[in-house]
Amino acid sequence: MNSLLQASAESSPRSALAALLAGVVIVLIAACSGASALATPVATTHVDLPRSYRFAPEDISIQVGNTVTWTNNDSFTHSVKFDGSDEVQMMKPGESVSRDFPTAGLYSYICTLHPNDMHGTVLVKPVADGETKLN
Ligand SMILES: [Cu+2]
Repeated sequence: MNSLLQASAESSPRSALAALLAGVVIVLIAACSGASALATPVATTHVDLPRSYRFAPEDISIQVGNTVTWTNNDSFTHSVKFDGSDEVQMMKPGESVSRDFPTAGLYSYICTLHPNDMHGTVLVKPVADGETKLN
């Protein structure tokens, strides 16, 4: 009886610590794996295409009425094509393309030449009262 009490008194703080550490590890894993999916879009109307094969930043946020410009600073030809649209805007190295966003929503796009590597989103937010437009 006495030894049983001793054993449980000893193991209890250790198991509590082990449970706490396990919890911390789980939280860290969740934070790391979710980081890219939960990344906050960058407030900008300019998307760069640096070397190589990517849109930077991939996820942007703008306001209704803004125009977004993509500039190809890579040494390969790329394009911008939005989901649900047939229009493909091609960009040779050094060229830019633009698109107006008159309606709020989340718009996804790809480069039709490299759809696995190159994709991005434009979050178009309504302009709140008293807020000034970006451009
Ligand atoms: Cu491309």
